[in-house]
Amino acid sequence: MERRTLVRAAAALLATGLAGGAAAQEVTLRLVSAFAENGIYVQRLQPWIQKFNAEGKGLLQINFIGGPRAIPTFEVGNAVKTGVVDLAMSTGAFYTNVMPEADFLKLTQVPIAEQRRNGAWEAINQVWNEKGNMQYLGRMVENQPFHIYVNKPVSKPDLTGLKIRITPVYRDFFQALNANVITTAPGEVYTALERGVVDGYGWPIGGIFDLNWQEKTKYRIDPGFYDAEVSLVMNLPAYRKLTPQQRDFLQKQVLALEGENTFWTKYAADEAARQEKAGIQAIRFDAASSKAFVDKAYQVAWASAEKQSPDVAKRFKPLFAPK
Ligand code: 173
Repeated sequence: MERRTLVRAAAALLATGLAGGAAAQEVTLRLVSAFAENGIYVQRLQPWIQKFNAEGKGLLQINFIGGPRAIPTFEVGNAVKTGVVDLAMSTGAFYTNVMPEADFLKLTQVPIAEQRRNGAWEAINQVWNEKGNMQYLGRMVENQPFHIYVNKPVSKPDLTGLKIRITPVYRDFFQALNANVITTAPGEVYTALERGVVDGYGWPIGGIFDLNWQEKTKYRIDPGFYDAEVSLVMNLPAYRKLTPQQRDFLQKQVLALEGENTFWTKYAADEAARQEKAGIQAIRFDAASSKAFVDKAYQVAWASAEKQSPDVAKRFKPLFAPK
């Protein structure tokens, strides 16, 4: 080839490349939920996806695949890790099979906005990137303490003789309270209650009506403990493939979602009132026992975290501690 032709060909190639970069293809991300499609978390997610897709035309889109019928609850983490899906809404307790640290996020005692300021979010991402092949995008549930719901009366913080449905969130604490524990996905709780396989279950303050558990629930033990964490996570290679513009857009949308988290404070109060109306009685302890109960919840969980992943637990603990 003549030299001049060669230069012209190279220039043409370069121009095509540049044009291709400037007008990046629209990318569609596949998203699954580890929680039921008719539950409050997906209800909160749906309008967000709609807005995302409206504003992301030509740039970035989300295709909501579905809930646990698409991918079973405890498989969602692996699906994100391996890139079977790009995005998931899940809680860490559902993917401790990917990394035990996933469940540590229930121990945050500062809001996600503060976690972004104080370095917690970066520290989380370092672990999620390395161990989970995931980007931790952001948290869409806060201010939802967990409770113990039971069908047999309890007069003190002791679950001796009770069979309680758990996920990793509650395991160490409920065992420390002498419960017999049985792990199930949320989708199996109703049947387990109905058949008497369990006498109770752990769940946040909100959401028990979504799968009709109020029909099989007599008591809620107060106070609540930890903070239910539900977040958006993304397959790391899929995240890295995004253009800067797509990443900025994604970040903007996630921050907007986090900005709506004040919703959960009122929802907690509304749900507690709704439970009372449905005849669910609150079991309360005196002030000293209540404090000891919550202190024990954190102490047991941090001790377990420090045993499972000492370095990460040590890094997270000061960043998660209340100011
Ligand atoms: O299934 C569960 O009880 C659980 O671990 C959880 C975590 C976060 C929100 C709701 C439930």
